[in-house]
Amino acid sequence: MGSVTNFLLYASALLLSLCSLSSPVFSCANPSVQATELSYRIIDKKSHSRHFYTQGLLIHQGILHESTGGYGESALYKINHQQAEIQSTHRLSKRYFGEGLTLLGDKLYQLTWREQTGFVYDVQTLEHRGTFTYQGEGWGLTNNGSELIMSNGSSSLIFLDPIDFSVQKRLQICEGDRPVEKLNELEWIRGQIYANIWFSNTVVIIDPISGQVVAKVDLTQLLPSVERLENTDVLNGIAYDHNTQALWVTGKRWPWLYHIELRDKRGSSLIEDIGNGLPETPPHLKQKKIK
Ligand SMILES: [Ca+2]
Repeated sequence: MGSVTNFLLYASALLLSLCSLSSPVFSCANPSVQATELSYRIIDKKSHSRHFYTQGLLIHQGILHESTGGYGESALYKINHQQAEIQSTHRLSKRYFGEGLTLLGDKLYQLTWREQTGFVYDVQTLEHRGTFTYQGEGWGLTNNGSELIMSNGSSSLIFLDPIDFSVQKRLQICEGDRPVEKLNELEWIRGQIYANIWFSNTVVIIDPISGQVVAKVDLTQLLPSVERLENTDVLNGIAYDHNTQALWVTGKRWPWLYHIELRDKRGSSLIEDIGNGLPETPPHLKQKKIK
């Protein structure tokens, strides 16, 4: 009997250890939430370089900051998009593929795709201020004023401490009861997270507490088919101008940067509607001291 009991205990322990090694099982926090389908209208458009393989996009003090990908062509740009004029450029080494970009405090943070390496820059000068590492791929990046929030192609967003880059939490993103895979470029807008879904022209709006998609918009028609060349790629790039409350989007090797307004079924401007009553956290106002 003793040996049988020992065997059962051993088998139970083995099963438990195997379970703990397997992928974590996620569940959707509030599957009854239905995502609202939004419409949009184009307010304005500005030139965007067809050479830029856009991976990260933000606006700070009226200037577009763009991270581009591709081995040998990755860079970080500051662009006066109103004048279509590049103000400054920081090129990445050929072994890095630039990805998501965000501004927290006076530092820009840039991810790389498969190199598990991130870079920190002075937002004014683009001078390199530091390097950090993370596990897995790097896709999109934004922040909530105190934590970096990154995507990696999965259905989870990872919250990182901006000082030691430790993982603070992983948030499962769901639409109803279905995980939303391939979350890509991100933007924190008035207390919510906007995310591109890779290889689609859809942007979803996520409640950062529950992880539920509360709204989504299909931007397939944004770039006319006659303007799509052989190397024109998918929508990727969301930037919110906190000063003008303008939402700008573009895509990889798109010729235009579009200022769009999202509207609900009643025709009301989404940013005004959803913004009311929610904590607004402009990343440049709430910040930790970073050396
Ligand atoms: Ca962005």
